[in-house]
Amino acid sequence: DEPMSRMLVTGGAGFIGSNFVRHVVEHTDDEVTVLDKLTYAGDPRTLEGLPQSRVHLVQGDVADAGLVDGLVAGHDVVVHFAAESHNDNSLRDPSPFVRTNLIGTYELLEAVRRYEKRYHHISTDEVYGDLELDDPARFTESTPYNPSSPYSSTKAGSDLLVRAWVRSFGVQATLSNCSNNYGPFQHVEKFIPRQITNVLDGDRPKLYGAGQNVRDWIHVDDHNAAVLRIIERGSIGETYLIGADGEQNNKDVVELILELMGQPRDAYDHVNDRAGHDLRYAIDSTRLRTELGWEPRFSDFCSGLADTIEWYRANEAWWRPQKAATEAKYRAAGQ
Ligand code: NAD
Ligand code: TDX
Repeated sequence: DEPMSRMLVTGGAGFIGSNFVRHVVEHTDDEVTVLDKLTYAGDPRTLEGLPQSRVHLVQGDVADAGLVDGLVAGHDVVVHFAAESHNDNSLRDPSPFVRTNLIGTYELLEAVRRYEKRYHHISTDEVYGDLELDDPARFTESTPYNPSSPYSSTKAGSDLLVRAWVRSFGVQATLSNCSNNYGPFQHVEKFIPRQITNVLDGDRPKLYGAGQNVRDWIHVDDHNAAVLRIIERGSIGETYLIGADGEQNNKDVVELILELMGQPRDAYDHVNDRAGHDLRYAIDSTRLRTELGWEPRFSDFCSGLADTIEWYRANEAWWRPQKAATEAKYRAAGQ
C-alpha cells in the first residue's frame, strides 16, 4: 500500500510530540519520521512499541540546516513540536531557547519554502502574556502578543517568523496555540508530574508563591486530535487556539493530587515564586470548535488527573532516571 503521506515530526521523542506520533499511527495511514535532538527532555523509549515499519527516529538538531534540508525534501508535511519548553530553565539559561526555538524554526521555514511543503507550527498560549484573575476576557486568535519569559518570547518570535513566511513567501503553514497539557510521558520538571512523583517518593508537593496562578489544563490527546484536524482541514495561513475550558489554580491542583493519592490536602510546601510568574492563562477555542468541529473528549479534569497519577505509578522506570537531577536544580533555586 502507498502511504497516505510522509510526515516529519520534530520533537517527536518529547511529551506532546510522542503522544502525537502515537495518535497519527492509530488514526491515519501516514508514515512518520521523528527528528529529535534527544536533549534532556527527549527519550527514545517514549516511542517504544510503535510499528518500526511506520515510525523512524533520526537524532539531530532542527537548527542544523543541512540535515533539515534533506529531511524536509523527502517528506510531505512537517509538524514542528521541537522546542526548549520549560519556563524555569529559560530563566536560568536562555541560550538554548534562542537557538532551538528561533533558529530551529527559521531553518525549517527556509526548507519548507524551498521544497513547497505543508508546515504546521506548534505553539503556546503563553505568547499572549497573562490575564488578571477576574478578567472576563480569554485569549482569542486576535489577542496581541505580549510574552513574559525567555521561553514564551522565543515561542512568540517563532510564531511571527511563520506568519511572515506565509505572507512574504507563500509558505503553506498553519499555527496552533494550546494551553497547558497534562498526560503520560510529561517530563518530571513540569508542575503536575513533579508533584505526583514527589508524593510517590514520599516528598511533599512544591507550590510556587501563594498558588493563586491559574492554568487552563487540557489532556494531551485532546491537543493532538486538534492538531491532526488542523493539518487535515485548517485554512492555510491561519491560527487556531486549542483549549478545553480547564481553568484551575495551582493550589487547587496540588490539593486534588494529594486527595487522589490518599494524602492530607495540606501536605505541601510553599516555595520561592517564579520570576515574572504569569498570573492566568485562558483560551477561547470557539474558532476551532465551530470551523473545524473539534471537541475535547477529556472534559473531566479530575478523572484525567487520576489516570495520569496511575500512569506515573505504573511507569516509574520511565521517569526515575530524570527525577534526582531535576529536584537538585529546583533545590538550588529554593524551589
Ligand atoms: P518537551 O520538552 O517534552 O519535548 C521537546 C522535545 O524537543 C524533546 O524530545 C527534545 O529532545 C526535542 N528538542 C529540543 N531541542 C531540539 C532541537 N534543537 N532539535 C531537535 N529536537 C529538539 O516539550 P513538550 O511539552 O512536549 O512541548 C512540545 C511543543 O509544544 C513545544 O513547541 C511547546 O512550546 C509546545 N507547547 C507545550 C505545551 C505544554 O503544556 N507542554 C503547551 C502548549 C504548547
Ligand atoms: O513545582 C512547581 N510548582 C508550581 O507551583 C512547578 C514546576 C510549577 N509550578 C507552577 C508554575 C505555573 O504557574 O505551576 C504552573 C505550571 O507550571 P509548568 O508546568 O512549569 O507550566 P507553565 O509554566 O504554565 O508552561 C507550560 O504550559 C505552556 C509548559 O511548560 C509550556 O511548554 C507551555 O507552553
